[in-house]
Amino acid sequence: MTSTVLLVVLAVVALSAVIIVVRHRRGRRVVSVTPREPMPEVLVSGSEELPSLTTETLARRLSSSRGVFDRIRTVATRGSLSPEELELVEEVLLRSDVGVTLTTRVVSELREHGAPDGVVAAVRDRLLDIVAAGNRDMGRDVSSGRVPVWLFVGVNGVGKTTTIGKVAARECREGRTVVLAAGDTFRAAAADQLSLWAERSGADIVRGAEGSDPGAVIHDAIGRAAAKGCDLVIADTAGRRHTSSNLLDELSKIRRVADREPGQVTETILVLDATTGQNAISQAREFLAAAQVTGLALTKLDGTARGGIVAALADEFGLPVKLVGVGESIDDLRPFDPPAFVDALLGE
Ligand SMILES: Nc1nc2c(ncn2[C@@H]2O[C@H](COP(=O)(O)OP(=O)(O)OP(=O)(O)O)[C@@H](O)[C@H]2O)c(=O)[nH]1
Ligand SMILES: [Mg+2]
Repeated sequence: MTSTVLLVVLAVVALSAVIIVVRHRRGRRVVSVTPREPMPEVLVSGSEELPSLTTETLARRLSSSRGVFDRIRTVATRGSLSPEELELVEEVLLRSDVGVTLTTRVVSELREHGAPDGVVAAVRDRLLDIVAAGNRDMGRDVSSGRVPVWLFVGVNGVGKTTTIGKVAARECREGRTVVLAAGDTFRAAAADQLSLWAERSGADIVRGAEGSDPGAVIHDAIGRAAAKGCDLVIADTAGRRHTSSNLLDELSKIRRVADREPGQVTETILVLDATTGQNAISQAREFLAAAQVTGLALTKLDGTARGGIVAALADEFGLPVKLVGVGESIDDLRPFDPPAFVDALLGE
């Protein structure tokens, strides 16, 4: 009896030992493999030409908006809509983040003109008109002898530094010489992070000490670019200060400094996290006033984004989306494709 128990105990111990060894080996194997980059499952391209987001991939990204829009597909009416149908469209638009102003306008147009081709087509046309407006090219034109400066602004954590890294890589790949300005002097790690992106992208970088004047760092970067005949300065800025009014005052000052000869600010890109929702509107309003924003970078469209906010921003401020971020890696930058975006949003 005792020997049977002993045998069972020994068997259990032996089995546990085998499991531990196997797990350990597996663990070692995993460690020895280079960790996979957190790339989105699609959009990985080996070609030089960056593909724009396809409708299919975007549709997956904008899944939460699609769920909302699915409800207007139940309105089969062609022609004039009943008050209940108009109410449904209103509710759907509001919930999809396109904002009150745009919703009110679309609904009153539907009330007045009806939807001869169906409600989805009417909403699609309206949204497309709005998000396709404006120039989506990054500005490069400067007076003679000046260096174009692209400023990236936005609240902390939205993806400014990452987007700068991706843009720098794209510019360098296209044969331009780029100087990065580490204008986020709020914490030393910010300049370290940008230095890493400079290394990855092949851009030059100018950085200052933690707590130093960001305007001075950007001014130095412009000086270096002018002296070396570089094509472009891309400036990072802090997403936080001790109070937000400090941050916005500082941005106004940075913009003035960057726009002084030999620099010329040709783009001020407001970076927005696409998952933010309506809060992006108030962020945009504040930054627009402080830094004369010229366009938007929409990041984290690889997450569960509610894309209706793009239409709200385009409608309210006339701001074109110039850059789209779909992941954390260097190649995860896409041009904004309005028809694909609206189709994805509506789940078409
Ligand atoms: N999934 C995903 N993550 C992103 C994207 N862009 C940035 N991130 C991640 O978002 C986090 C914040 O990005 P940063 O570039 O440091 O943001 P920031 O605006 O510079 O932040 P502060 O410097 O703190 O103001 C990082 O973990 C990035 O890897 C994107 O398009 N998709
Ligand atoms: Mg940053």
